[in-house]
Amino acid sequence: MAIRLPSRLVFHKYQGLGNDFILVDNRHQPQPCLTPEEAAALCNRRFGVGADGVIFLLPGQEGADFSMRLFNSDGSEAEMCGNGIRCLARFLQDLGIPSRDGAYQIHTLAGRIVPRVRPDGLVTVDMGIPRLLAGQIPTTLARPEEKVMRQPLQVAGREWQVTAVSMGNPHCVVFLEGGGSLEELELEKVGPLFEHHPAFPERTNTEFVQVLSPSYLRLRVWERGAGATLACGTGACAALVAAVLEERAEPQATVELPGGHLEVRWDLETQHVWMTGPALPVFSGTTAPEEVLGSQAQQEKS
Ligand code: ZDP
Repeated sequence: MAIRLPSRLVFHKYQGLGNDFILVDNRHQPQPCLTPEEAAALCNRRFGVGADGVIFLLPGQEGADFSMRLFNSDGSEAEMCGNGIRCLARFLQDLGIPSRDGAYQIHTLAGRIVPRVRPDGLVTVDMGIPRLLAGQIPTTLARPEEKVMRQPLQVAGREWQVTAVSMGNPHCVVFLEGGGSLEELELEKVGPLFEHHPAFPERTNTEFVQVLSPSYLRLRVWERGAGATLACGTGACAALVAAVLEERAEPQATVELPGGHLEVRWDLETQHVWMTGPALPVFSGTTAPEEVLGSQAQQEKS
């Protein structure tokens, strides 16, 4: 009798500020070796490996050294990922792949992004130029060629003022003032309502931000496709950009997230946003994606 062995996948778990990812060395082929459903199953923290997303290291494109793709823990695909690309840079270094001064040119669905592993182990990323027009985010909160600043949005029975920024992926930034504190915010309740609000046709990540000083922001994030995470790199960048646009912060600030802090700088001359923070390996292992997916399909039926 022929026995069909479930195929094995080698993976590497990394985290940046507690935003954790399953990294897959997928350099042998241009398409991710997992389906979005398998990736989502592996992200499950009880029936799988556990992660906020799966990141694939793919062959380079358009002159870049490598490409990156990311499936969120719900299986949806994100164009960009700030904490994830720091983890990817550290992974490349761990693989012994030579770099120019620690820097790797990475093709993403949001364009070319360049992370650099510094001698002290922190990773600095040139996150590119934020996109501020409603049509680019995308959101219907303004006309396509207009910026979205301090627009009223009805969510959970009240009006919020929101500023929208794309770091390649969509972000809705909400500054909490006066009445609301970050601790009291019912993130699990309001987060999904922002994520799925019809004003954001591609759904959205949402950052709730407190400006403690012009150079220190605190935030909590509800991520599109991943829910409440301990940190979001693109979200920290989007929050700083929104704070500068609204004249609440200086173009260089510390952004504190539940999992730790990032340094973010918006170079107003080149328009590029720079982000610096940690990225560390956790463990490597092998798994059987088909079986993991099968066990969850079984469980959902019962
Ligand atoms: O845009 C999205 O769907 C995000 N959930 C992608 C992940 C963003 C990330 N947390 C970050 O740090 O930018 C990895």
